[in-house]
Amino acid sequence: MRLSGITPSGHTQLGNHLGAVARWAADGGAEDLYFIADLHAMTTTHNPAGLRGRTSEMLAILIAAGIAPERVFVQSDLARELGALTWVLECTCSYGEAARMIQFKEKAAGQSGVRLSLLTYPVLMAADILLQGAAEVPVGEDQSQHVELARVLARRFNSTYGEVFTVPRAVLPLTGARVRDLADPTRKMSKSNRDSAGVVFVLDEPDLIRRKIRRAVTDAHSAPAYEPDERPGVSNLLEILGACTGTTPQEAAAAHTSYGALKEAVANAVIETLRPIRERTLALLADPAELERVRKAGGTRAAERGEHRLSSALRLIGAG
Ligand code: AQP
Repeated sequence: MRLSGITPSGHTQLGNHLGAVARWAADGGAEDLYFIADLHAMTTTHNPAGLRGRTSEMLAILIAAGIAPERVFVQSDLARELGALTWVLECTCSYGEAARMIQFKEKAAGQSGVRLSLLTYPVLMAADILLQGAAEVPVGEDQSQHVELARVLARRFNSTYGEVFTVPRAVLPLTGARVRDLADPTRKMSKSNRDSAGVVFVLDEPDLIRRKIRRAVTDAHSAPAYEPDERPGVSNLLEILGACTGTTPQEAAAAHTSYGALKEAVANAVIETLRPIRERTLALLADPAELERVRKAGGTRAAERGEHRLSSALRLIGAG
């Protein structure tokens, strides 16, 4: 079973959809689990009401995108279980192991008032994985060190106190397109980009999507060509078009002779790809009682899945 998370650090954007969520919905295994990592969105300054709203929105988007509701849960609905297991795992982890995480060093550098949770969040991530008994964790390069820590902690706990945890391993994610920021194609599209002019959000209105794509940075050439290193802006548009229409970026390039026509085609393809998801999401958000029911059921199932591991771990480590 594979466990994948998505963090509500901002509104879900096109890169999240084409790069991850659409693939999860289309190609994910029947046993795979997906969670909204809202506790992970608190390691730096955050707005509580904003976070709560984005968490509900993201839950609705995942379901609207076609992920089976019974495969989805919200991390904070397991806050008690995860809090307890994180403590157990922190008592299995050295300070040095946490402090050497590259992401911690990068994110903490130059920040004042660094939250302790920024240091310990890889242990919470280990708890996410070990509580569910996930064997495989699809992650990019930036998160593989954290999965390695989860492996180390699972092995250490099992050999020191008794066999409880499945030892997980990092696997290559099911990746779709890598989507770059439309206004600055040298960087990836991200939900938390301070300037959202180059970010298409899944719930953007069609007119706004069209405006953002029309304004996308390209280059001084006259016709589109797929050359990601030399021409990242137009290549990004071709990748997006390819991902939305099921063609290759090279085929998309061959089909368009001007940037204007390409941008119109990209805008139409993105709008039509996101339209049904946007409509279903808005319908789900308009029925908060139903969304709450789905959320509760997911949280209960996820807590039940991990219950025996948590109680065994607590008993073996000498608590309870
Ligand atoms: N631009 C992207 N292109 C393709 N895939 C992307 N993903 C994110 N951005 C792109 C994929 O979305 C999944 C969930 O992402 P995440 O929430 O775990 O974190 P992230 O990669 O850090 O996403 P963001 O949007 O860039 O968030 P912030 O701004 O908080 O850093 C992952 O599978 C990710 O690869």
